[in-house]
Amino acid sequence: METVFKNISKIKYEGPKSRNPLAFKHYNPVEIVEDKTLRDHLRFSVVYWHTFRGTGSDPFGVGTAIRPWDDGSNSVANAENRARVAFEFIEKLGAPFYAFHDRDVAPEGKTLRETNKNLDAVVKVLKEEQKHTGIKLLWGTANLFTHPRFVHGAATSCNADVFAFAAAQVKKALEVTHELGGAGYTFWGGREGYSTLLNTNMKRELDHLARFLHLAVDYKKQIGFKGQFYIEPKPKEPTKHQYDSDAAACLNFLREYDLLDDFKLNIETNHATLAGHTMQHELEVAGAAGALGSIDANTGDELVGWDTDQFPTSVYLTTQTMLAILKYGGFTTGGLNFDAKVRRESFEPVDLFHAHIGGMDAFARGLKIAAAIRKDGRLAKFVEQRYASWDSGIGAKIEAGKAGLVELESYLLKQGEAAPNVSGRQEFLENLINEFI
Ligand code: XUL
Ligand code: CO
Repeated sequence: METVFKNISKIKYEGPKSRNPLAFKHYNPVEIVEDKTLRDHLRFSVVYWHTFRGTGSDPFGVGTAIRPWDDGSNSVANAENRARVAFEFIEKLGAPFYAFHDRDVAPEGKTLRETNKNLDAVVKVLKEEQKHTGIKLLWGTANLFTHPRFVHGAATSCNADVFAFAAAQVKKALEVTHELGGAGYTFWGGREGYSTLLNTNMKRELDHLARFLHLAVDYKKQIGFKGQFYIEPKPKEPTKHQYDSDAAACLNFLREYDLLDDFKLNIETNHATLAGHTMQHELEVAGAAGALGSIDANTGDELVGWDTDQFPTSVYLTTQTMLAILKYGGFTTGGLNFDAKVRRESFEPVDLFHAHIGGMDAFARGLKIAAAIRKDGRLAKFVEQRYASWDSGIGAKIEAGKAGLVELESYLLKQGEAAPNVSGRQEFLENLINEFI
C-alpha cells in the first residue's frame, strides 16, 4: 500500500550519464568491488530522528519542513502512521538499514509505564514493516538528553533517580532493539559532561558512567542480545565538555573501566571536526585499536563551528573514509548511517530523496576510488617502504624487544650517526590521490 510518495518511483541506478535527479549515478547496489557488492560494503542506513522527526527549526525560527503525512500531534496513531511512511521512504530509496532513538519513534507518556506502552505499540508496526520490506535495524539507542529530567546528564547526573530512570530507559531500548533484530546498539552521551567544573565531581560522574555501561553489558548478556555496542564520541554540544570527547578519550575510558571488550566506536564526521580532528584521524585511532565499528556519515560546514549535520557530498572525504574502512577489513555489524539532515531551506519531501541519493552516490564513488587506489598499490607501497628500517637489522631487534638501551648505545657508538632521513613526500602523495578522484 503506497500513499505518500506516490509520484516518486523506486530510485534506480542509471549510471554517470543520467541527468535524472531521482536516480543513482554511482551507487549500483549489485556492482562488485573487492569481491563484495556495493550494497554489502556500504550498508547504508537512514536515521529516523532527522529524516522523520526533523522540522527544520533552529534557535531563531520555527520548523519549516512540509511533511503532509504528519499531523503534528504527539499521538500514538500519528507515530504509527509516520513509521509506515518512513518504511515507504527507505524502501523507495533502497537503503538496507535504519536507526532510531526510542523517543523518535514513539511519544513519551506521563509515566514510564505509559511511555513503554507507547513504544511497544510503535515497535509492533516497525516489526511488521521490517518484515514486509526486508529493511533491517542497524542500531537502536535511547534518547537520554531531550527531556528536562536530563538537565544534569543521565548516567552522570548528580541526581541518582535520574540515573535510575535512564537505566530503566536503556533496559527497555535494549529489549526493543533485540526484538527488532538490531545489529547494534549505540551509546551517545547526550549530556554526559559538564558546563562548569565549579559544581562537578568529575571522578564520581565518570565512575557512574562506567557503572551504567557495565549494567547495560550485563543486561545484554542476560537477554541474549548479540548486537554490537558502540560509543559515539563527540567533544561538545550540548555540554561544554563531553566525557566521550573523541576516539582516544573513549578508548581510554573503556580501557580504564574494563569495558574495552564489549564496545566499539561509532565515528561521526562532524563530531571529529568539532574535536579538532579529521574524520581520517578518528577512523585511524579507532581502527588501530581494533575498535572501528560503525560510522555516522555526515559533514560539517567549513565556516560554521557547530554540529550542522549536513549530508556528505565531498568525494575527497568519502574516499578517505572508505580507504580507512577497507584498510580495517570493512564493516561487519556497522554501516554508513546518515546522521544528517536536510537544510532548513530544503523543506519539501522530495529534498529528503535528493539528500540521501547524493550521500549514497558520494560514498559509492569514494568506495570505487579507494578500491582503485588500493589496486594501484603505490600508496601502500610508499608507506611500507617508509618503515623499511624496521624490517631488519636494529629496527627488527627493537620491535622484537631484543635491544635495550645498552645495545642501542653501542650500536650508535659504532655507527657514529643515524642513517640519513628520506623525504615524507606529502605533496607527491596528495597528487597521487588526485590522480584517482
Ligand atoms: C548527536 C548525535 C546523535 C547520535 C545518536 O550529535 O550524533 O544523534 O548519533 O544518539
Ligand atoms: Co550521530
